[in-house]
Amino acid sequence: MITFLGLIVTILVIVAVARIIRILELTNQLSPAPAEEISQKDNNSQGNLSLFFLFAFMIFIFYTTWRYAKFMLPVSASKHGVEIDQLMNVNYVLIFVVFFVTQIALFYCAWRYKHNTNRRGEYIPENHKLEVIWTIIPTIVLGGMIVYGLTVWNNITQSDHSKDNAQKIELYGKQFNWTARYAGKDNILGHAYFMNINSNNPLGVDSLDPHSKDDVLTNELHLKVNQPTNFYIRSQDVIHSVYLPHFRLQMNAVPGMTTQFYFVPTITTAEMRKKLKNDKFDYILLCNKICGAAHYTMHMKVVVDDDVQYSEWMSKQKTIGENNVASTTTSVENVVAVK
Ligand SMILES: [Cu+2]
Repeated sequence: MITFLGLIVTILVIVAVARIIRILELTNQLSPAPAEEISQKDNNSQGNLSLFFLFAFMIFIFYTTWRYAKFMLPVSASKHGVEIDQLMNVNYVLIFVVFFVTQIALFYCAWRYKHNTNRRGEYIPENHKLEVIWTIIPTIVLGGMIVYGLTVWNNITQSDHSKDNAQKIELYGKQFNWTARYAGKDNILGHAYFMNINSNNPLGVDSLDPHSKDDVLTNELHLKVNQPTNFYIRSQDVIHSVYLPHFRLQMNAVPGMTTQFYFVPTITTAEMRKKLKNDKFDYILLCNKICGAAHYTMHMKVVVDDDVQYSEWMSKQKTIGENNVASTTTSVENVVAVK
């Protein structure tokens, strides 16, 4: 009720302010102020303030860039990430060049061409040449950026991954955690069906499917360095998003469908810790789609191992067969048979 009253008061205040502004405008029109000559002194000080603002602004830009550079991501830990970083850097350079040229020109001109009683302004109603230049150049530059961006994205998502026998890992999101499922020795993920979902079987894996016997469920994502990996991404409830910032990787998890992302991790956790001189550094998988009240808690630790570490870790994990999830499983065939 109080919120509702607050809303009404706010709306009334906005309406009142708008009416007052309108009345002031009308009274101004009724009694036009005598054309008052602004003093040269005022013009000078406004012009100088523009120049001062330009310097202060530039110092602020350089300071914040330097001060917060540490929050930038470290080098990409995946093969395709290098391409993404290149794309990003090209964009940064372009944006910075345009930014500096336009901002310096803006405030410099405000200072250089401040009002001067001894100078007449020139009246230029239109200039076709100028308009053509400032339409065509941005069109070419922006068009180039779009083509470059699309090419990079296509390279990343559409190359032929079937040849290199990528390791298959399912990433399953639900409010509010992630589960990883490794395809096991046969590198085939067993079939999963939502009717099978229960507390023992959070992904609804069909344990009657022979391919699911050797699948492994984990709450921590271990990747083998330089091993091509294909994520199969699913969601149980709402749209989530698999986001691995250090690998420059993001793909939505959409209920009712499987999305994919192929990539190759190139830097182990130990190597990255050395690079960053930070013994506590860990890669992380975050949900990057606001998916509910506890969205911010939805993440999973990611570890990139070398071959030995990976085999050691994997040997400690239990397969679905060993965990005996079968007790409550409904296979798709059975469901169809019941009908
Ligand atoms: Cu989420």
